[in-house]
Amino acid sequence: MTEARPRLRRTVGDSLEDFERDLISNLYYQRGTTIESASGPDGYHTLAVTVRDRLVDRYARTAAAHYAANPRFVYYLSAEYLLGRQLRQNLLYTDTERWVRPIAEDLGVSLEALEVYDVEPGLGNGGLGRLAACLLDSMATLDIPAVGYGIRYEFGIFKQTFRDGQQVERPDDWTFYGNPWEFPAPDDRQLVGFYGTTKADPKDPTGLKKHWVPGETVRGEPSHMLVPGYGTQTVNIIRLWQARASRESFDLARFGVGQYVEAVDDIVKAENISKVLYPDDSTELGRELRLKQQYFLVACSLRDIIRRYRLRNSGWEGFADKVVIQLNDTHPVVAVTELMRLLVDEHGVGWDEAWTITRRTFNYTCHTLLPEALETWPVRLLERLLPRHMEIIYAINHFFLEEVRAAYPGDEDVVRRMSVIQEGDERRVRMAHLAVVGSTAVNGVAELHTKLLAETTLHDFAALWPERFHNITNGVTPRRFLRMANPRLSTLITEALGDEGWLTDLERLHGLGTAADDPAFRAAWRDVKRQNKVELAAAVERSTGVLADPDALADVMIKRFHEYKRQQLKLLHVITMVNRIRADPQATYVPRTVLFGGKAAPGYHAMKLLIQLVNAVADVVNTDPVIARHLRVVFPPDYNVTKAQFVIPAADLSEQISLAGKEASGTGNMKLALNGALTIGTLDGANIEIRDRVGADNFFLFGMDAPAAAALRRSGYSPRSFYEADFELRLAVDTIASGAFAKGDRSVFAPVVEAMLGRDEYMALADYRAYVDCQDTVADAWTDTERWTRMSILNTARCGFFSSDRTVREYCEQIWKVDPVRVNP
Ligand code: DL6
Repeated sequence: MTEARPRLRRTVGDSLEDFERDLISNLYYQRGTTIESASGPDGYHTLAVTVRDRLVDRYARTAAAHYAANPRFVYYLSAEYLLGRQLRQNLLYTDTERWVRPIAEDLGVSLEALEVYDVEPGLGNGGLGRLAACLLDSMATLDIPAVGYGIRYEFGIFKQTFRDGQQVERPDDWTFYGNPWEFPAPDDRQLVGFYGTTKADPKDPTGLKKHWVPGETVRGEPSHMLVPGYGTQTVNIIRLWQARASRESFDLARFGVGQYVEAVDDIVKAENISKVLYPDDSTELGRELRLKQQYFLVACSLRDIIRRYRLRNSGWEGFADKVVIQLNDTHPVVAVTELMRLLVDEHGVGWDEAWTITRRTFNYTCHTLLPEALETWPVRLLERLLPRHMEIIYAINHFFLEEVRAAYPGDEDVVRRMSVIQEGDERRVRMAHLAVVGSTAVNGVAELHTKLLAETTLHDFAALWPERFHNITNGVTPRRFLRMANPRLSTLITEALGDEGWLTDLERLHGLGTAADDPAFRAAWRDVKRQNKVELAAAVERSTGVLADPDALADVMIKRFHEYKRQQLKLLHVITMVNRIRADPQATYVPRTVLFGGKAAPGYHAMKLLIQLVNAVADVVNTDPVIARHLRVVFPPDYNVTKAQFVIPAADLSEQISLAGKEASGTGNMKLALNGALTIGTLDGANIEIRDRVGADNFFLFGMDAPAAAALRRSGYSPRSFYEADFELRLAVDTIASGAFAKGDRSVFAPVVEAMLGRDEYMALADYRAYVDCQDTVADAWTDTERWTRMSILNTARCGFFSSDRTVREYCEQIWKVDPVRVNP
């Protein structure tokens, strides 16, 4: 959105011939090579920019339409984005795949061969980052004027490899071959300060206005990637910031006297800010770097938002009418204090007016129920790194606590609980409290999550300000996770429904409900699933060397490794199957392939050991001819969005087995159900809403619900009593303890056994029996192929609600109050 463009002219043509001409010209002029001598990366890059040019054209028209309409914009602030590969998506969104295929064929290359160079930007860890990408996709599809802001990490989420079954992390140098989808925007660079001192403003009688003199400055260099809408002309952007040293950082004098390392010290320090996603925070320096990242993102983005606002507007009273900022979890919450600082200190707005504007501008999405995931920062660190912001936090807290005291006279306990500052040996700033205090709306991401937030984690705030709390259940984009990931099923659905309208109106999948009763449709459905499984089996064999039977039940658990998600429970089930087969090799078993996918945080030793155990169990299972006849365990390394798109369409069973009350929502559960996998799950997160919609008969429910889990904990949970009372559980745990998965060495996995029998924080042992029995029900159901297929179809048919288009509509209606702006073709 830079200026109105009445002279805007289309620069790319709209035919196969135009596309082919542009392709050859881009190869020649941009890569400086010819068809005869082009390499694979040349081919990929050329195709990417040729497709990208079609989007640029739309982006230019979107910017012009936005400029003319001067609408309210949504600004999505997120430390994470997991965008997935861009090439296929942009081919689909520009409808150019139909040209690319014949052209590529003519040239003797395949799209698939070029796609291997399409590296996904792994700028996130898991669900939170992928949700951000799905919401941006839906905002563009619904013509919502929006910009996503994030950090252009030089190294994204680590690449996972296995050495002797252990996770080894390798750096993710995702831009090694360049990133053709990105446009640098050096004119919009920003300067960001850290450290330093503050001075009072002698002319300000309130003492609330100050002057901050930073001790260090770095530059934020923006670039943006295009975010097209599907079936519309809108192309929004995601703007990513990279840290660079400010110009005077190179110390020529030191360089001159041979101090080459010292001469670039400041440059290295500055560039470290955007070097890696989630620097290790086990050290003081690591924690400081993480906070620096957060402020860097916020400071650059807010200045950019103000720059954009000022293109068409002046004065501050209308700011919140044009700007709504969504804080994706607590990572960008320091934005509340930065906007106050900009308004009060730099733009001379009075404190009260600035606070009204700030509160009207921000909204906060909470994505967790785990207390340890709610960020707090030491006051001492903030005072040093962001001295002015700490003063502002004190002032915000002062006025806020006055409000609390007025609401609850004499109740100092509630004051202590709600304060933004957590008192104790080390005073800390509670970022979630700051977020709630500084926002108009706060939302959870599934019904149970929102309810538990209001009852537990943010109970005092929900009691004081019930009107601020909303539920917006997460969703996923059907374009990437059905149409792109599962083209066969998409074709079948389109044939059944008559057209592709379901891609932007997912509730239309309900129309498949009647087809579920048609044996021919069920056979076609099964055929698609089988073909997907054959393809997945081949890919898994390439990456693990293990051949999986495409006719076996594909049982998948794909998600980050975390104790609350309970991969350990799944493993206990696998070991129980092993023990049963060993005890009775002649019995009949439903053949299964259990597929694990996911990474453990590099410092999360317990989960890294569990990954090692999964691989060790897989080794034993897959190499034992008796067991391998019935069961395979595969664990392709480096699970990411690209791999998810491969696995999800082939899954029969979706493992969603977190301890009830711990998973905020889950989105993998939605993607799998949408692709016709049946869920085995607890009453947790969005599982509850999935089950409500697909029907209890089409969902395998087991285990404690959240109140039962809480009651068991209160009564003094003893995992050992469950272990002692259940023969199969005891045998499974003892099998691990015996060293059977470590060539007889009992010590290797002893910590896993200790964690299970000692604390079992997430009560896997308490849910074991219900889970294993439920898996037996799954196996029975699998033997009735027609019934299983019907259940599978009904899962897809009834999951339309879980489109991120619906999620975005709810944000628009309940929270953002933004209107779409149509962009003319
Ligand atoms: O809201 C997106 C996603 C949810 O689906 C997951 O249930 C939730 O775990 C995840 N949250 C996070 C934040 N930190 N933690 N823990 O990744 O958000």
